[in-house]
Amino acid sequence: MNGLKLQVSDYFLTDKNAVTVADRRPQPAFPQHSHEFDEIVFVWRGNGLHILNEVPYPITCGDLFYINARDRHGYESVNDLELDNVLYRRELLTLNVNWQDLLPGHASGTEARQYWRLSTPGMAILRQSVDALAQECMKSDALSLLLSETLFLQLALRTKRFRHAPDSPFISDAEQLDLLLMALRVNISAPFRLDDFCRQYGLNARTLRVMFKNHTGMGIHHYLRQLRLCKAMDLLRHGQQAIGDVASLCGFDDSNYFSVVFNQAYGLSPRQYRQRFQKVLSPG
Ligand code: RM4
Ligand code: NI
Repeated sequence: MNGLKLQVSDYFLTDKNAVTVADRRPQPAFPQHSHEFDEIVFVWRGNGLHILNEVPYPITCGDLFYINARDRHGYESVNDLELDNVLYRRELLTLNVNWQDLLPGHASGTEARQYWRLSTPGMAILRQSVDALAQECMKSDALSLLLSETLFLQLALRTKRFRHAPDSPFISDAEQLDLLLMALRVNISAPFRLDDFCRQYGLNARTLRVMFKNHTGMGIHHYLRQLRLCKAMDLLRHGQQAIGDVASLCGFDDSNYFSVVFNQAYGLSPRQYRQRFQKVLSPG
């Protein structure tokens, strides 16, 4: 057995502190070791090879893992790797919650170790949570000890909220919405097919439609039409393209249909709209 074992006294402020944060921004290569404490590792950026109980795994930003005292792990081939270790002593936790459930990997010791993923918005929130905890762990009066544990509980709960197992690709509502809005905006001249989009990202079209409506107050196609019409107005005001070209640049494959829709929306045909606007601009 290779015996590097990290000691409580080297990392925790006092032997009463149940929690502390070891900021590793950057994390250099670090030999394999075990600990007298447990740790949660949040990987913020960069990459490296993580060896956990003899199994190598490439880690990168958004990875999260729970290391138990008896695990052996280390880092190799690091490249811009930045992470935070939240170190804790399970036996000193006093709040009456189900820590077992919040800090997985403790039950039997035989279950397969898991890497979790964090969503990008989740990472931003957790990073703040880790920073707040790091501050509090620098103190050891009774109030700070309790507050540290409370912040640790909050962090563990939020982590549970934002983590997901990589093999069950769960994308939060906010991310689904972002993906969809980007897809709608990015290529407005091409037809948009919600079913294809959903297939590409493994999403459910019906759920997405309802969510879009809840968050934006309008339907997807209504929004898409607004985008197309706004683009058309812009081209009609500032461009010289033929009306048929404006139609197809804005994703209408039929120029007559485009004129009908435009007229319905603004009470003018595209041609009238252009004339009106471009006349105002030209002097005399
Ligand atoms: C090291 C490395 C270890 C961690 C200690 C506290 O740099 O990240 O995994 O246990 O810090
Ligand atoms: Ni470690």
